[in-house]
Amino acid sequence: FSTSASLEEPIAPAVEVQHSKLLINGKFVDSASGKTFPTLDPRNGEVIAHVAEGDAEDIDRAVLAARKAFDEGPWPRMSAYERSRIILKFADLVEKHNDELAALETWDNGKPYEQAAKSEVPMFVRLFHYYAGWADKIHGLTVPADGPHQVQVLHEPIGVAGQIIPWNFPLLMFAWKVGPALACGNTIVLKTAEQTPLTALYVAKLFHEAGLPPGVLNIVSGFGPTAGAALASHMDVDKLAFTGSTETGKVVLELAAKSNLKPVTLELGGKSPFIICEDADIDKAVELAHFALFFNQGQCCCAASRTFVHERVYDEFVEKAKARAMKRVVGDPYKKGVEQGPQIDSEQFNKVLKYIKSGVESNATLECGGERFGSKGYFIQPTVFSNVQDNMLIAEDEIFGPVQTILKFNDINEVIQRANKTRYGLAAGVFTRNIDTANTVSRALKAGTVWVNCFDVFDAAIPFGGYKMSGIGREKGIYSLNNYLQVKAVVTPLKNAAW
Ligand code: TXE
Repeated sequence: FSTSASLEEPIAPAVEVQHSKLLINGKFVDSASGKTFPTLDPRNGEVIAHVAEGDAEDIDRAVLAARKAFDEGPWPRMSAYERSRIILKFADLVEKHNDELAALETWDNGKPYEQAAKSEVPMFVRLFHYYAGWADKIHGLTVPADGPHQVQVLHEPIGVAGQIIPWNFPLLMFAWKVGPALACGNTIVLKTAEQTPLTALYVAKLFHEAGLPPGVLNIVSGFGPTAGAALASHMDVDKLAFTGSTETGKVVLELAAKSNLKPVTLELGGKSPFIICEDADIDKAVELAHFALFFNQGQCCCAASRTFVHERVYDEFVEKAKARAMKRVVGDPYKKGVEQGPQIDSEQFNKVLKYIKSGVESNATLECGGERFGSKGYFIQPTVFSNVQDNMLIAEDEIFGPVQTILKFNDINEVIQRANKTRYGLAAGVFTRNIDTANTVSRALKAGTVWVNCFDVFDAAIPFGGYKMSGIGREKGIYSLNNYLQVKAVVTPLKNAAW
């Protein structure tokens, strides 16, 4: 594997942690218990900062602030255009802080700075521009009901939204959740992942500078079973949005049901198939399949973690996929040219190594990698397995790390069935020159997104979400707005029906 040793010096600006308290009602405050927890640098496990640790009492305070801001504050009442202007102003402020914000994201998460600076922060800005555009275009309908009635269908904000996000894309998950909720006029209590609390606090400060009224966006850092569970089961939260593991998704759905039956959207795990047909340009397919799996250290819910390759091109593909993985540049994510940083924490690091061991034990062929990279932090060598069978654990479970598993197929109908034989259904890909194959496969796959001759194409307007145990509902695009709106029918008799 390549190391970053010979690469240039760090390219990111120096950055400091400015905000580490909870943000409630527009103010940074300590947690009620006074407790803090450390957030760690995944490059070396060192403490970056001690962050206020919110729990049930802080969630109560934050929900109270959000409730008041919703019931009495200006946000749901101001003109939609004014709301749109504040969101736009915020996005422009973030754009000005692009590099500093990217540097902070890299520090807390370990992802390559170049990726954060050139892709994620710009995508964050784009998402808020998109949702600012929606704010003044959300409206209801009139419907032609039978009888002499006038029927108006109003689209109202749903109220206080509880949002729980993961650590793999802290900024983008913030944008996917906060963007539509605010565009629709709601107020929010957002719980960040305990591994990555920093960038949400940074951008939330900028939102207030842009004119967001206090109480509209409250951020509580803290752990899942305490702060997260308190939010999911809160009686005064009107809607819950969650991204994370399928296991925890089930927990929060149950908490929501057992409390006030708040509606829940879930974006959960995946085991996405990527089907490489025999007519594919192999070099391009290798590069795309590599990106589709290894991007973000393999920590993507939609990672192409089952690469199905046609038997006629299988050997060539495996050889080239291995060569590509061995060239992958792993190292300090702040350095130029680095493609892969560390995994997020020791728990994920150990989980990935455990799956690699299971792959070896089940007799898949370890083509390269398989070990930790270096001796510090949570780096893992880019790993490729060939001769993977459908029933191996590495082909069934979400590994969430830099481990490519390559399976062989010989018939398109067979591979469709195998690709669908999973509890997940988040995303899928197909690589072919044949339009009929592309159409057949994309219609047959049970997945919320099918990428044809591309992968990981994200856009603010494209809906994203899962079939089966990959989730409930869709985020981004027009579909995301429905998650944050109530529908009210207003029925009025018409006096002069003859007219
Ligand atoms: O997830 P959790 P973890 C998958 C991936 C990964 C695995 C475990 O396979 O290896 O999940 O990761 C909060 N009530 N994904 O443990 O627990 C938690 O604090 C309420 C896929 O990090 O689901 C965090 O904010 N909330 C994924 C969020 O849930 C609770 C992204 C996610 O954590 C809670 C991340 C509880 N009882 C992991 N317990 C994706 N879909 O992109 C935890 N949380």
